Order: sequence, then C-alpha cells, then structure tokens
Amino acid sequence: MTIKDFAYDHPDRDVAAFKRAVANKLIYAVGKDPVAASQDDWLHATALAVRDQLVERWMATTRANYAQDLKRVYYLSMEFLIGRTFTNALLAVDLYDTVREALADFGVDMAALAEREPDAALGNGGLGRLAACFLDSMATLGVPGMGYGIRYEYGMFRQRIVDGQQVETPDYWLTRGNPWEFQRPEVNYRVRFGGRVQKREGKNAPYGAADWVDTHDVLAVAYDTIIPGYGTQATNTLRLWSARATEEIDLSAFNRGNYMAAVESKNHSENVSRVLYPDDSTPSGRELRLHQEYFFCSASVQDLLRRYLRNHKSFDQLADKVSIHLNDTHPVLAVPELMRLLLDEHGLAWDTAWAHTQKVFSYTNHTLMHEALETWPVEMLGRILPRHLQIIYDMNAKFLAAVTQKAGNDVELLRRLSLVDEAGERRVRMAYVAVLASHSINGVSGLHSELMKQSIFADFAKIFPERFNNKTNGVTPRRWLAQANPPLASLLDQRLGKGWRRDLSQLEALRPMAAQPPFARAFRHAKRENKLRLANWVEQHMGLVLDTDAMFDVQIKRIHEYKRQLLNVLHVITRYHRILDAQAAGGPIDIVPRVVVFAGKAASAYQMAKLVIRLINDVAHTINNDSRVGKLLKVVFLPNYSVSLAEVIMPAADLSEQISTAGTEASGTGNMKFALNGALTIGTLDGANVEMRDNVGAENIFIFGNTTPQVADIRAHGYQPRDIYEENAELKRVLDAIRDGAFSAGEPSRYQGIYDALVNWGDHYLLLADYASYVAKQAEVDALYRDPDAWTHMAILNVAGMGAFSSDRTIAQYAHEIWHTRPVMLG
Ligand code: B1N
Repeated sequence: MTIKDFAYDHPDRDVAAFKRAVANKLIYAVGKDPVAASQDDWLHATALAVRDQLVERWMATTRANYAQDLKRVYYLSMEFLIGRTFTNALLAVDLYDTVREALADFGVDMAALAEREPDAALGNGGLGRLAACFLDSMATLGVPGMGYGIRYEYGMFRQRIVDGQQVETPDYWLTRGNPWEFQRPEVNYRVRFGGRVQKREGKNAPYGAADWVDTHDVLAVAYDTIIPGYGTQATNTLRLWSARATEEIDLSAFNRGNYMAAVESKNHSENVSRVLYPDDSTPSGRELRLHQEYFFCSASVQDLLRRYLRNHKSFDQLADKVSIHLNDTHPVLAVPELMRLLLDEHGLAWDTAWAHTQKVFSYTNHTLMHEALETWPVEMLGRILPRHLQIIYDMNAKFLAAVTQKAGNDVELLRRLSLVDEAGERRVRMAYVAVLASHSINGVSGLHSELMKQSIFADFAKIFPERFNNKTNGVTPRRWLAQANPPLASLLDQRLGKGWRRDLSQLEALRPMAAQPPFARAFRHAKRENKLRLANWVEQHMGLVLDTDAMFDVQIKRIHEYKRQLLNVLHVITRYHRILDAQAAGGPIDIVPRVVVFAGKAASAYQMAKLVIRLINDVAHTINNDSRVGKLLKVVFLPNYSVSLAEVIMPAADLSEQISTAGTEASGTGNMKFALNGALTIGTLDGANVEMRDNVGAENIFIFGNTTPQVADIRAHGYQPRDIYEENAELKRVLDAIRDGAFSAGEPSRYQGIYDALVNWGDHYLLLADYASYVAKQAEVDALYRDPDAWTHMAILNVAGMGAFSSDRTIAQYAHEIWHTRPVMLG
C-alpha cells in the first residue's frame, strides 16, 4: 500500500480545499469555534494543516531510505537554532499564496499570524544556526540524514534592556504547544548515570567487557520535527530528546511519607533537558552540562544502532550504513558510548569495535580559542560516567603505546598527545578524543582549518595528516534570501528565474546587470523597502525615528571581546567628536549620516560583554539626545537578537561589520547573510571574510587591520597599547571620554574597567592596534556612499559573488568527501 492510498483530499494549491483543511483543524484538533478563535488558535490550526502536507513526503522519504538501504548521516548537535517554521514550511511546499488567500477569506492576516510564532531558539549563535542551515540543505539535497539534539524547554534567554543593561528572562517557548513536533512516547531509551563498573567474569565473557551497575537512570523520549527540503519531495527528521523520570524512580519511592521527595527526584531527572546553556564559544564546565551531553549522545547512539540492527544481522556493515557527525566536541561522549554498547552489550572485541568507531565518526571544530576547548575533570567523569572514563583510558593507553612504538619514548610528545591533561587537576581533553576517534576532522573556513593544524592539533596533524580538511560554512538561501528578503527575491526571480534558491551559483548572472541602470534602480528600491521595514520595527518597538537615507551600519552577533563591538564603539565616538568639532567651528558639516545598529546577547556570567552592552546603550543615549548631532548619527541597540529579528535586520543593512581580531573568528556566517542581501562588508582578514574577498574581488570589500601573522608578530614583540594611545590624539580623546564618564555622567567611573582593559591591561584583542586602519577604512566607506551608483554597483557584485556560500555547497562537500552518502531517489 502506498501512503497516497490513505491520504485525504489534497488541498494542494486549491484555496477552497485549504480553507476546509484549516477549518477542520481549528474545530477538531484545536477545539475552537471559528467565531471564538484567537490569532494563536488560527496559527495553530493553519500550522497543523500545513504539517499534513509535509507528512506524506516524510513517510515517502523514510520508506525510500529503508528500501534503498542508504547510508544515513546522523548530525549530533547540542544546538539547533531553528527560529520560526511557519513561513519556511509554506515556501518549501509552495503553499504561501494559497494559504494567504485561504486565511484572508476568513478575515485572518497571514503575516500577522506568522509574527506570533515563537522562535525555536535551541541554540546560542553561529554554531546552532549552522546546524539549522545544514538540516535545510541536507533535506533539499536528499542526503539521508537526521539531526539529533535536545528538546530544551527553555531556549536561549530573552534579553531586555533595562536602564541600558541586559536583563535575562526565561524563554518558555512551548507555552502554547508546538504544532510542528510529533511526540513519540514509544521511542524512549534509558540513559544511565553514576553507579560503578564490575569486570565481567566467566569464560564466555569477552575480553574487556564490563557491567555498569547501581546507576540512576533517566528516560529519553523522542520528539520528531519534519524538515522539508525545498522544491523536492525529500524531507528529513530532527529528533530531539526530552528527559522523563523513569517509572521506578517516581513509583517505587512513592508512598504517603515521601511523596514530595519522589516528586523532587522526578524533577531532578527531568532537569536534564530543561534549559539551554547560554554560553557561546565558551564551555560552562558544569555538572548539569555533562549530564545533558551524555543524555542526548546515549539516546541517539542507542536509537541509531536499533535502526541499523532492524535490517542488518551483524555490525560488519555499520560504517557503510552509518555516519555520525560531531558538531564540535559537545557530543563527543557518543564515541565512548558507541564503544560501550559494542563491547558490553553486543560482545564485540575491542579492535573490531574500535575499527567500526573510527570509520563511523567525523568531527567539526568551531573554535581555536584556548578557553573554549572543552575538558572535563577526571574526577567528575569518573563519578558520573565511570564506564566511559575507563573506555577513554583504554583508548588513550592503546594510542600512546602505538605512538611510542613509532616515535620512541618521547615523554614530552606523549604528554602533549595524551587524552588526559595531567597538569594540575587531571582533565580529559574532549577535542583529542574527537580527533582520535574520527576519520575526518574539519575546520569551518580555509584560514581556520589551516590554523587548526598549526595550533591546537599540531601534533595530531603530523600523525594523521590525511584526516584534516576544510569545509567552509554556508547559509541557506531559502531562509536568508527568499524568506527574509521578499523585495530582492522577487527582483531576482524576474531577472534570473527562480532557480537560484536551489542553485545559488546562478547569482553569477547578476554580474553583467550591475552596470545596467534599470536593474541598479530596482536593486536600490528593494534595499529601500527593507530599510523602511526595519525603521518601522525600530519606531514601533523603541519609539526611535530613523532616517532611511542614512547609511545603515550594522553589527549583530553575540557580544564577545574577540568580535570587537568595542572597536565599533570607538569609531562611533570618533564620528561623534568630529561632528561636534565641525559644529563648533561653525562650518557646514560634511559627514555621511549613519545609523549604527547593534544587537546581540551576552552570556549571563560574562561581565565584560555585559559592560559593553551598557556602554553601547549609554553612548546611544548621549548621541541620540544631543541636538548638535541631529540626523548625522544615530546609535541603536535592538534588544533580544534572534533568528527572526535577524531576518528583518540583515536585508536592511548597507554596511556589515565583521571586525574580529584576525585569527579568532573561526568562520562567521552572518558575514555571508549580509553580503547575500546586498550589504558591503567592512572586515578583517579573519574566518570566511578571506574567502568572501576572494569571491567578490578585493576591490569590492573593505578590508582593514592586522593579518593573522601580523597579530602573532605584534604579540610576540611585546604589544604596548599605551604607546598607541599616547600617540593617536583622536583615539586618546575617545578613550578619555569613556574613562571620564562622558557617557555615564551619573557614575563617571562606570567604564574605567573598559579603559583599563584597553590601555593598561594589554588590550588582548588588539583594538588599539587596528583602530587607525579601521577609522581610515570607514572614511573610504563614506566616500563610496556619497556615490550611490558606485555603491549599488558594488553591492550587486557582492550578491553575485555569494554563490559559493550556500550551505548546499557546504553539505554537498560533506556528503561527498566525509560522509560518502548518496541522495535518496524518490519516485
Ligand atoms: O561557530 C560558527 C562559526 O561561524 C563562528 O565563527 C564560531 O565562533 C561558532 C561552545 C560554541 N564556535 N564555537 C562555538 C558555541 C557554543 C558553545 O557552548 C562553543 N560557536 C562557534 C559556525 O561554525
């Protein structure tokens, strides 16, 4: 039987049929009379009706995957920053206009509904959003795969700005239910913690196997979300795990006397999937985090092994049918977990199990920053996962023995290569576990992948050079152009046809159009519409009126010292001073008006990042209220940066700020989204900026600052930021103003710490070293903005050069070069 035999009437592109479908959902699934239905009820009903359209494709894809016995990719990630699903799903199945008309017939405004959907913010920033773009591309390319992660009840915290400061509030995104997910109570696995390990005795016990006993257990329950491919029948699944207390815990402990205790222990177990850690590019190192990591790794590996064993009798073909990808080190416990299951549950010998493991795993590194590398204290691992610690020790012993055999007893080398850092409190280096267990280790931009081999993995790159490779990041053109930027998308459709959505290299065809005045006019018109949309948002939400003729100069991303929002602030204050000077001199003020936009969250414990947010808001307050400045300069900090807010801001930007210290930003993906939407980039030669320059041409991007080798050189020769401060009068004036309370009159010493960090405490990210070059480059940006035709010409060439930065290209490379998968064939 086929699925179509059972499928009900296809509303397909039929407005009347879709109206019936929505009304049915509203009445029978949501249980609301249409006359009493709220906006949220309509949204829920419509989402359910749209989801029905995905389900048939989903089942057909799943059947085809089984029938073709295709190799599957399991993408393990602690974070999936999905954002909203509604519009994305409508565009994927080409129902956007049908649904809009159907709802309009009910007097319901679809755009208003879409705005009510909460973001699924199950991630922090670039790493989590990359995982979401990858799911979209895997489905679109028909790569048989599945995302595995955690169904956090509380996603990324909501950020409010109170008196200029960040205040975090919980993001309970599931309040109104989630129409996109299917709960699978029958798909559940026991995940064990604690206890102790017993050596398995008896003559039938395989060598090395052990029993893990006296554990306290948590159940992982599956929730599935359909990931539709664009313009294809193919779909994939995102399977997220939610923690439930095991029955034993609540029921056996349950009696009149300890009812409260039983409930508390239930709560305790279920805390595992309660909340996302809000740390970006830094590990939290907390015990609950370790529980989370193991929780989802164990459930995922158990699940994928069960799926494999459904149509395979032995593990011989495991590596031909299964690929497990580690999104950074957060899921590395999947390695000892697979080993444990193969050894202890399925009785494989160590060497066989290890051979399978090494063929199955691949790993992506996303950061080189020393403090960002995950390590777990041996004491903690041994207490929470004693069997896994043993397995890691065994891996280490065998590896170091093999090294010794080849290279002799080089104690220094062995110390550096060991999976266990023995200096101080003994800790397991999770990145080393990933490298040892994976057949492929990749970085996320050309520069980052090179630096990775020279720095954190230098010793491993000498031993396993064939494992190391690069896969430059990308972004999905469906969400980041088609969905986020309707004015530009429809212009591209008119001139290029619709094919760019699935083949972004078609943007190349814009090159000859860059010089055609009618096209340039239309392009500029689209940008203008997007700027108006953002200006409306700002006026509605913040009561601030923006001049849409001014250059929209935008830096939106996590707040982090290495990303150097503070350097941007130094430039803003420089402009402010120049305006005041010109004003005082009485002459005409010849300055390009700018609106400088910031948005981004700071990790809740990251004090310096929070102070930077406060400074931005204080500077904004001072400048925006200074009547001498008027329209020449406005500064805005948009609260609660999120995927859906990014969809409004990116298309409206004229200038994209990508100004991290060279060598620190592994790739960046916001940089790509901006350029794809027709912004010009001012940036350092860091991360993927380097490849963007190569693709758009050095003459079409504003590159400034010290390069990675120069940064190393400056540091090696004893960097003296104070000398730069003393020598550059304009810079000194800016820093003195910050220090002396020019932006914090009520508390003049508020920013002493920022001043000290830059001038007295070593300026670790070299802001002062790059200041002059940055400010000079900004003058070039101004000069170009004065010539709208030249600006537009360059912006069009940037869009034309973005073909390579589709996540479809990235995923095709992962599929061919790492996973070795073939796409599913659908009838
Ligand atoms: O991953 C992105 C890159 O484009 C960015 O350059 C990079 O900074 C980002 C621990 C991280 N690296 N490391 C993290 C996130 C959460 C966490 O708990 C580390 N995020 C990145 C995609 O490749």
